[in-house]
Amino acid sequence: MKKRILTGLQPTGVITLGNYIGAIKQMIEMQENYESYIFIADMHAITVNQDPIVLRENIKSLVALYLACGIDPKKNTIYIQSDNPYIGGISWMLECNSYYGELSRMTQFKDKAKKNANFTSGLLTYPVLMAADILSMDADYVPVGVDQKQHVELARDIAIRFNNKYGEMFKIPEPILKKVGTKIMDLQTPDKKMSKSSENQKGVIRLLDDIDVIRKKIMSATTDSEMVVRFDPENKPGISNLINIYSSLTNKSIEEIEMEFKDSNYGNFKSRVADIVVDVISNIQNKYNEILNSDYLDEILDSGMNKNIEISKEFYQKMKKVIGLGRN
Ligand code: ATP
Ligand code: LTN
Repeated sequence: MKKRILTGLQPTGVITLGNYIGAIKQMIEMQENYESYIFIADMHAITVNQDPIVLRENIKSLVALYLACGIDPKKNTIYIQSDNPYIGGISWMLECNSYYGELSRMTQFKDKAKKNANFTSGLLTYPVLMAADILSMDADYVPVGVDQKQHVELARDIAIRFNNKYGEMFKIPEPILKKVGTKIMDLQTPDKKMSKSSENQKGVIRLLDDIDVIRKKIMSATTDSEMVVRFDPENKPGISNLINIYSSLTNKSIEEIEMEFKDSNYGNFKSRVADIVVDVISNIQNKYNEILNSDYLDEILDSGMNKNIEISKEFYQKMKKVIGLGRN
């Protein structure tokens, strides 16, 4: 039987070309080998302030974008966290089995609390909600970036503690650290990674950017004065980044690309990179628009919701029983 993996995505901001190349392509590979659950962690998003209209829009938009990128709803169960009425209760029962001390020591909490002294208590208890997501879906593995590894380890600690106190209940999940794939850099400051939350929009390509804007961003990417298309990330970070993008989207090797453009100037090279990026992204955008405007999306989310509720409801009831809540 296939092992179960669970991935949670926060619906904040439109994903970038960096996320696509670095993360989504890996998820598309994993969907072949695992029983995969992907959910939109909208309840996590409200640990910090969100505009309700923007948040609501981002949720479906993110699902449509993942589907448009090639996440296959036949191979993944996709759902929205807040569609499950049991998750809050499960999280509470786990909160009462976790400690203020361990939560206040989480790196992400300390970083965020330092930035805003007026933080919510949700920011502190966020990792317990994440433990609830993971444990109540009986996940074997949780693929995460290194910043979330500590939270998965806390979920393991909470699961072990709960099992010891109340008897075997939860599987002990393991984090899988996502492979470090090609890191795509900011087009304007190529010593910095391309990031959703970057201030400077000119250096970041978002999958829902206007196609003409994407082309302009690539044509005005920072380069160097050597005028040779050569891969050398240390001395030529801008050109090397464009080579990486081109290579990731065409599957051509770096050597092949250097050969292909050995007689080209930077203008020609950039224009070819722009062609490929525009081709891939316009394809994604066409599918995105089709999906967003169809009933298909709600069908997928309803079916994901039902499966999510079915599995976690059972945990909810078993947990209540062993803790002594409710009636006989
Ligand atoms: P934020 O700006 O909010 O930190 P981000 O765009 O940096 O967001 P994350 O949400 O931290 O992205 O990461 C989501 C996934 O995308 C992770 O698996 C991460 O490794 C991958 N990823 C993010 N940025 C890049 C990039 N520039 N190149 C390759 N992979 C990336
Ligand atoms: N905290 C994660 C999102 C997330 C998650 C999860 C990931 C919430 N619940 C459960 C894996 C499993 C983030 O901010 N990326």
